[in-house]
Order: sequence, then C-alpha cells, then structure tokens
Amino acid sequence: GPVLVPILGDQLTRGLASLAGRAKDDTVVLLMEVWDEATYVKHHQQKIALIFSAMRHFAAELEQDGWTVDYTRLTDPDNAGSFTGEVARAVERHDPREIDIVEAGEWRVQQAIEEWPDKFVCPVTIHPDDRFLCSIGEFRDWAEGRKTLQMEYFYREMRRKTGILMAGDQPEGGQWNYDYDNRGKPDKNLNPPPAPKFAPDAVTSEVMGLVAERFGDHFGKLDNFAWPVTRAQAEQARAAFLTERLPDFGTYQDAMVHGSDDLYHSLLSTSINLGLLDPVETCKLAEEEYYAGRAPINAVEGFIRQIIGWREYIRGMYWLEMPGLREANALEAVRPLPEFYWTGETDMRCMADCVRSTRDHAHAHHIQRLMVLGNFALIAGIRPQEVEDWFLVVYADAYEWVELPNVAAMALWADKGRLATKPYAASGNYINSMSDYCGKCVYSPAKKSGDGACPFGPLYWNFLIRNRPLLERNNRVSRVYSNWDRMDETKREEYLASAEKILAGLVPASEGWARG
Ligand code: FAD
Ligand code: DLZ
Ligand code: SF4
Repeated sequence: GPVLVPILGDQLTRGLASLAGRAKDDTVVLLMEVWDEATYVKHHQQKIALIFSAMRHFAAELEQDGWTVDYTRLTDPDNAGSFTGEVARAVERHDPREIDIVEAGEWRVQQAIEEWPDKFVCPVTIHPDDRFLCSIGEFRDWAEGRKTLQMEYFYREMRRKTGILMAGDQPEGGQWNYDYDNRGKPDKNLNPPPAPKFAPDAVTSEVMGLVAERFGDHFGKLDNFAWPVTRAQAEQARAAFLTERLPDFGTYQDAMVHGSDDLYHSLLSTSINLGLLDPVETCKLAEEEYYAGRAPINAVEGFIRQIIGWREYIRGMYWLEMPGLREANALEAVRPLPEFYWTGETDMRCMADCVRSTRDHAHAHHIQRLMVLGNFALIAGIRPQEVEDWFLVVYADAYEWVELPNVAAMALWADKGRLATKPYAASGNYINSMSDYCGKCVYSPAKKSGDGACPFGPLYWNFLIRNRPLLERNNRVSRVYSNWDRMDETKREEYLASAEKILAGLVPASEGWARG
C-alpha cells in the first residue's frame, strides 16, 4: 500500500517534514476533524471555525497540487471522534505500508501518537517538527546545567544561529535588545492603520454554520470572523503589517487603548501557529524592512525577539517542563475563577475591555493578556488550572504548547520562577501609566483603599504579603517589602481589609464554560 501521512490541524504547511521528498502517487494525506479535539476544552467558536476552515482550504490546495487527500469531516457518520480512531479507520481503508507523521505540538496528542507503533501493524515514523528553529533536544541541551533559563540568553543563540540582525558576530546596532525604547504610552498621536480583515468565503461560511449548530454553546462571538484562513491571506496580512504597522510596533508594544484591540501588533500568531506562515521567513522579511530604512531597529528587533526569542523559548520550556507544568501551583493559589472572565460584567474598565475584545475577536494583545487578565488572576490568587483552561478556550491562537508556559509560568509564576525571574504582579498604577483605561473607570488608582479604590492596589499588596516568605528572598522583589514595612500601620490594615472585601465579593464562574 501507500504511505499514510496524517496531518494535524496546526500542521498546515506545504513543506512539512512528513511530506518533503515524498512521491505524490505513493502517498495518502489524511486530515481529520474530530470531536475530541474540538471539545477537550470548549474552544471559542471562532477558534474552531478558523481551524476547520484552514484545514479544508489546505486539503483543497494539496489536492490541486496533485496529492491524494483523505479528509474526514466532523459530521461523517462513521467518524471515530479521535485522532487514533480516525487513523485506525484510514489504515483499514488504505492498507498503508507505513505511517509518517510530524510530532504533535501538544503533549496530550504526542502521548497518543507514541502509542501508534504498538497499535498498528505497519511501521510508524515520527518526524521532528522542523518548523521550529530550535528542536526539543537542542533546547534541552541549552537548558541543561544552567542555573537560570532566561529567555534573553537563549534569544542571542537564536540570533547567532540565524544570522538575523547580526553584523558579523555582533548584534546589529551594537545592542541585543532595544526594549528600553519600547515603553511608549498611549498618546493622541496614536492612529494605527487597521489590520486587514478577511470576510468569510464559502468554505468558512459552511464551517461557521457547523460551529453554530454543534458548538453554539461555546464562549465567544462567531459572526465577526475575520481571520486569514489560507497561506495567501496570511501573506497579505503579513505584508500589510510590515509596511503599515511594523515601524511603530516597538514604541507602542506595551500600550493599551480602550476599544482598540490590536494597535500596532501583527495579529499573525494564528497564522504562524497553524503553519500558514513560516516564523523565520517572517523575521527575515521584518529584517529587510530595517535594512531598507523603512522601520527602526527598536521595532524590528522587538518583533523578531517575540518570534525567534519568546516563541521558540516558550515551546522549549513547554517540552522541558511537561507534564508537571499542568499541575504546577508554587503559590498555592486556590480561589475559583471569577465569572466576569466569561461575561465581562465587571466595573473594572480595563478588565471589561479585555474580555470584550476576547469574546468578540478571540484575541487580546500581549499586555492585555499579561498585565490585566493574567495579573488580576495572579494577585487575586486564582487556581492556575482554572486560569489555564480559560486562556486555552478563549484565544484563536491558543494551543497548549504556547498557552501553558505563558499562563502558568509567565503570568502566574506557578513554576516558582523557572521562566520569569519575578512575578509580573502590578497595581493599577502600571495599568494607568500604559493605558487610557483608568480615566473613565468608576475606580481610581490614586485612591488606595476603601470605596472607589482601584482593586488592583489592595490585591497587589495582599498578594505580596500573602507570599512574603517565598518572594522576599528574591532580590528583584525585596525592595517593595521595605516600602511596605515603612508604611504606617493603619494604611497597611486598610489595604488588607480592602483586599479581603474585594476577594469575598468575587463571584465564582458557573460550571460548564470551559469543559463540557
Ligand atoms: P505580536 O505582538 O505582533 O507579536 C508577534 C509574534 O510573536 C506573535 O504573532 C507570536 O507568534 C510571537 N509571540 C509574541 N509573544 C509571544 C509569547 N509570549 N509566546 C509565544 N509567542 C509569542 N500566544 C499564542 O500564540 N497563543 C497563546 O495561547 C498565548 N497565550 C498567552 C497567554 C498569556 C497569559 C500571555 C501573557 C501571552 C500569551 N501569548 C500567546 C503570547 C502573545 O500574547 C500572543 O502571541 C500575541 O498577543 C499574539 O498577537 P500578535 O500576533 O498580534 O502578536
Ligand atoms: C484545536 C483543534 C480543534 C478544535 N479541532 C481539531 C480537529 O478537529 N482536527 C485536528 O487535526 N486538529 C484540531 N485542533 C488542533 C489540534 O488540537 C492540534 O493539531 C493539536 O493540538 C496538535 O498537538
Ligand atoms: Fe482597571 Fe483600576 Fe484602572 Fe479601573 S482604575 S481601569 S480597575 S486599573
């Protein structure tokens, strides 16, 4: 028989390692829409629509290219509901002499694939995913024996490896990192050109019908779907970003503006994660903008660092820390997730805006995820596993390999600082300085406790005091404890009393939002 090449929903890349060098007349490509993947958490409706539409478009492109494609739809009456079950059915249909697959992005799926050699009579080859610059083994080697695993050092290795923004063996411009220039506050000059929107075509519309029918009870709005679903659309989105928004990407990377959901961000994470865009190629195109004098170094370096730095590092950390990372809870946080993460019904204007963007577009930008949604969960002491489920459900770009390290380790410090040197805990002062949220909020960061005080303030101090034994030893945090100790007694008591009141007022989310 032929070689059977199963391709998972986030492996939509023409040059995938399992297809490279393969004869078309000797191969059956298998794509599977399966119930298990669509429901292991109750993904945002746009996320399911995006993945199914991109899979169907990709299958059609492969066929046009001369490949034989076997595609199981979710509604096929015999659909087995799982990857393993669908591969088993395909083995019966095609009697393959071999199965060739690229390793899965997610641990859960990889565990299942690793059982295939015992399940199927034909040999199974599992290829490394060479769409990442750094393989899992290479990352392990880098991490081994290091006391600290800071992203910055890993990133420099990736710069050297690719030669991107390198002048010989020195970083272009003399510095590795220009973050110091990337703290621009939102001001009146902010006028970002809107990112291109892609109206649903016939394929996407059909899939949206399916999602509405089968997954209509899942979180999120479906009808303003505008994601790129093909490589051509993703390239168009990328080109528009590089010419229109990249030059200001750096400066306003950390800014937040009410009602403005992407500012100068690229919105390319969904396309990169699905495999529609190559990460290194994307960085090289950004680098060209710098050498052509069309974008400044702080913007280009900042963008490239997110991709060959953070994205690769996060993926390496995932495979280094799994399966334990899923259970990690260094700060012993046990409070249930508040209902407003799902409904957006809260007086906190920052939080309400971030949940609105998340619900309407299955997207929020990095600082919204980290410093509003993540920060609140951190300082309120929400159980990491509930926060992780939320982040995995709500974003169109969320796969566990990238979501989990960002949430558990970066935002919640559940790994006790293996990834982030100190917790990203902040009071309303930070949000106030980086956004226009606070001016029209019913709360005020200037008011420190009692009625009308921004909840982030008391919760911030409460968090620090609750975790003092663990955090005080960290010399990047210890300074704030001296501030606390110098504060007068009544003020300290007011902070802690306010915090208790705020925490007691949090309404836990009802069951059934994240899991069926
Ligand atoms: P840009 O700001 O334009 O950045 C460019 C690219 O860099 C992104 O497209 C992405 O591929 C990459 N990137 C940037 N930051 C990170 C990061 N921290 N980790 C990995 N890649 C990064 N990203 C996901 O892709 N999926 C997730 O599920 C996810 N969950 C997150 C949860 C939390 C709590 C936090 C703090 C961050 C999370 N991120 C996640 C990272 C980041 O917020 C998104 O990649 C980014 O907002 C996507 O929008 P963009 O394409 O406009 O990004
Ligand atoms: C997220 C997702 C969803 C919702 N549905 C499918 C699907 O039906 N078929 C599929 O191949 N992939 C799906 N995915 C993405 C997978 O979960 C993703 O391929 C794995 O996470 C990779 O480890
Ligand atoms: Fe958010 Fe506090 Fe600012 Fe209100 S005052 S928007 S709650 S940071």
